[in-house]
Amino acid sequence: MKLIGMLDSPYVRRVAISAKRLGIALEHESVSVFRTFEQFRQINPVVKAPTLVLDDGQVLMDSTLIIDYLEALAGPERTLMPAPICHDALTRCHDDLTCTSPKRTNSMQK
Ligand SMILES: N[C@@H](CCC(=O)N[C@@H](CS)C(=O)NCC(=O)O)C(=O)O
Repeated sequence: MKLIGMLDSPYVRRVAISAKRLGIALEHESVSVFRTFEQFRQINPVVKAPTLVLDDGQVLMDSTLIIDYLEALAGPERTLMPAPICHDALTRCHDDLTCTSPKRTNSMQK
């Protein structure tokens, strides 16, 4: 797989760093959406960095989507995402703070 884009872009960097942390080797090609627009357009007609070219020629773009793809390839044991317990705790906290059901409102008024 080949990562296309300049490493001075935070979006390209976050993909490169995530891939490294996930143990996925990516080739990297420094092609600029500004300075080498035509070369970029040949790879991805939408001209968005980062672009990930898969081994079968498919093209992915958007750093979040690319990282999701890399996460799926790496598997749950290598994930960089927070543990589910953290996610659950944050969700419960959020729900508690935003819950406006009458029951909740009454109990809060006591
Ligand atoms: N939401 C996108 C943002 C990517 C982005 O804005 N990339 C810039 C380079 S840093 C780009 O491709 N600019 C050219 C354009 O939008 O036409 C992501 O996370 O990948």
